Amino acid sequence: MYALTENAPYAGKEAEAFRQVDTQCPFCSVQCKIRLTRKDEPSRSRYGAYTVEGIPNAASEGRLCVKGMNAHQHVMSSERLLYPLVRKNGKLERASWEEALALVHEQFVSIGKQHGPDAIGLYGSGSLTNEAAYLLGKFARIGIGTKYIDYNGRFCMSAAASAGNKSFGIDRGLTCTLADIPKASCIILAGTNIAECQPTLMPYYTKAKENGATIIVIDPRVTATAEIADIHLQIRPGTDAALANGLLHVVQSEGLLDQSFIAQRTNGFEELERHIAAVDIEEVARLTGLESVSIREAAIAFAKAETGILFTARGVEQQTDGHVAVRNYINLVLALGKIGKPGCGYGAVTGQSNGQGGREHGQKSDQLPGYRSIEDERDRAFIADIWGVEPSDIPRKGVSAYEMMELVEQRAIRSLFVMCSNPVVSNPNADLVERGLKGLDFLVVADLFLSETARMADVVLPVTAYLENDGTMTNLEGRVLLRESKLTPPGETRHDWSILSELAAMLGKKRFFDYDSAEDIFNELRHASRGGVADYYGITYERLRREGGVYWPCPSLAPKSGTGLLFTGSFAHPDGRAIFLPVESRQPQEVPDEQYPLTLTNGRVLSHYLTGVQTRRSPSLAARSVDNFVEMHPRTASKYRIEDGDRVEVRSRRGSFSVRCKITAAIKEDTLFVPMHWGGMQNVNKATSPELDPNCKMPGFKTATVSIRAIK
Ligand SMILES: Nc1nc2c(c(=O)[nH]1)N[C@H]1C(S)=C(S)[C@@H](COP(=O)(O)OP(=O)(O)OC[C@H]3O[C@@H](n4cnc5c(=O)[nH]c(N)nc54)[C@H](O)[C@@H]3O)O[C@H]1N2
Ligand SMILES: Nc1nc2c(c(=O)[nH]1)N[C@H]1C(S)=C(S)[C@@H](COP(=O)(O)OP(=O)(O)OC[C@H]3O[C@@H](n4cnc5c(=O)[nH]c(N)nc54)[C@H](O)[C@@H]3O)O[C@H]1N2
Ligand code: SF4
Ligand SMILES: [Mo]
Repeated sequence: MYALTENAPYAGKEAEAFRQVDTQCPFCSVQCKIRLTRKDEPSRSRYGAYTVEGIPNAASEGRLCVKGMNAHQHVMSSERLLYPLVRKNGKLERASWEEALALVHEQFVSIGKQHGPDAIGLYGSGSLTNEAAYLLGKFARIGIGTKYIDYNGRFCMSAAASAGNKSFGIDRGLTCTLADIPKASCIILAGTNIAECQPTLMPYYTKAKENGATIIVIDPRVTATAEIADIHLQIRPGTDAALANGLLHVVQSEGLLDQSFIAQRTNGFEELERHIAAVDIEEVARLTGLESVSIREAAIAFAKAETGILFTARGVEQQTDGHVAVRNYINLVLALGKIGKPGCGYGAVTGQSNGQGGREHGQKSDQLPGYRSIEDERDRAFIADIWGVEPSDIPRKGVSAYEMMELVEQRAIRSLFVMCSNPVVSNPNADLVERGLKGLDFLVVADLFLSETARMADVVLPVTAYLENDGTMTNLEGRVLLRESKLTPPGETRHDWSILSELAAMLGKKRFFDYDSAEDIFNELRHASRGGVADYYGITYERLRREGGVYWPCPSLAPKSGTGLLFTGSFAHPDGRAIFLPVESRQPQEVPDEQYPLTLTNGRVLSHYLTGVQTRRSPSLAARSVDNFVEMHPRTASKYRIEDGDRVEVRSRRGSFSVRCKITAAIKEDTLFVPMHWGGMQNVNKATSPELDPNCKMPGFKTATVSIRAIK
């Protein structure tokens, strides 16, 4: 006997028809392949019982983590949005698609007429498929004609992406493949917590260790990842650029630089050489809060290893100097010649399911598909030709995600269309963002659930989830993967791409948005990316089905073509050389003082995902971590007379939030750590800094000074 609720997805006939589906996990950038099978036996669960298995594939090798094991639960939740909602007399009420889209159309037209198309902003996501992300970029420029589009990946990938572009001439998360990891004799993991954030990758690192590799972890906390480290540098938040200078100084003074690689493959070393010679290692130790002997030990271990890979993630990147901090770590990799050969490379560990592809095909404010530039005349002409418009029809560049929120707050942007993001929780300085969104003339949100942002909308559009929606995702290695679905969308949900096509048609642009399937869009994307840096031309759905996945750049349709290990012969700059950049050591963006004596950093826990909208609706995941918390060192806790489990108010110059205290010796004494997965009064972003990195507009999420007090 199935206990079914009629208005829930996967209840009733839909569930009965569901037997088995092969899919990909909707969460992180590994993109583990999953087989979901409905059990025949009776279940007391509303939607039946399922077995979840990993499908062997080149990235996850058949492994799944706890999030993947439970990723079907939120999709089947009775809280899924199954029909459009329109705000009437202040309340969101059920509406037909005709009514909802007619209202969006009418508002976009009238706001456009009154204030110009730039009064309408689009806000996308690295969790959209390549097809939807591509179409959102095209919809902004051609459907609406606005320059204002950006996406949540600004908060995620922008520092590493811009660093890769400047240093190598190309931005692909890993410059090597996952299979290179066990071949490395030394691995540096800087500000990346693989064990909780990409758990199914851990065996690559433990295998490397079994092969004799030295693992160096750079993190202010003793994370589950740091537990496999031979050397753990418990760095003071916001000082990675200084640490990299220290590491460079040691390898230089020990005579461990790879002079022939530097001479043959790079530019700009003379300046860097002078710069690192002048570095004072004791000063680096003071800035970073580390012992100079540990810095020396780590530098020598990495330099002397035959092969080595250095990874960074958001700990290094979500800083106001994230771009240059990454470049300085890349300086180290280049100076040691540890790139372009097996077991070597640099890797920015991408985050969202499509964190890589989402940043390549035109969702960024300054970007056109294939990583083309919206300010480059040849790129504009090329894309105009593909789209069948004049180059002058394509708007110029807009501004970054948080800057869009500032324009929203200043009412320069009057209407926002948010697709696949929860910005009121995930932006820094969340109070400003909430104020801004409240003041909008018209907010549209396309989502699976009534997220904190969707609750504020005038129109909410219900979308299909990963189980129901076809498309490609590009994993952290730059491997394009096809996720297909044979399931009927539940209720009245629609695909993101079909919503955009329909709206474009209503806006009189049907001829530019006439697609029958995600594959149709992908085929246009292939041509639009052809000859660009992120070249997908040679990748077809048919090849993806046959080969399981294809690495970009892939300019050729030949079977098995695609590039796994990059830079074996040359870098992607016109002269084939990589570029060094001398980077100044600096204090963190905010330095503790009497009023705000502690440093707040933040990040993730294993069982929750981003703003928690999905994982909180998965009973098995939600149960593992119910409320938010602040990690605090025992000595700090006793200094402030705070006990484990006490409610604590954490306050910065921007605002405050309150969470329970979790006392742990695994964190530095002067540092606090709070997960980012909760909204409302538990939202860490009420306190984070909106100051942006001038190079890439990444907010300095990871370092803010705060005060704390127990709320008794
Ligand atoms: N479980 C889970 N997995 C996820 C996600 C999730 O929400 N939950 N999100 C996905 C996404 S979108 C992303 S972007 C990735 C993020 O993956 P990560 O970047 O690995 O995750 P974070 O926890 O944000 O930060 C990593 C580490 O940086 C450390 N850190 C903080 N400040 C500094 C610093 O100044 N220097 C250094 N060196 N380290 C510092 C933190 O203590 C933390 O352990 O994870 C992806 N995977
Ligand atoms: N303090 C702090 N803040 C951070 C970070 C941090 O480390 N610290 N990390 C930043 C990073 S790296 C990231 S990536 C951002 C992410 O921040 P957000 O973009 O806010 O991420 P999510 O919580 O995943 O929101 C995605 C929303 O889309 C919905 N959704 C899921 N699938 C689909 C789909 O296919 N289509 C549509 N239309 N909707 C869908 C989900 O239900 C959810 O409401 O947060 C950033 N904010
Ligand atoms: S969350 Fe990441 S590691 Fe876990 S199953 Fe999903 S894709 Fe794999
Ligand atoms: Mo991210």
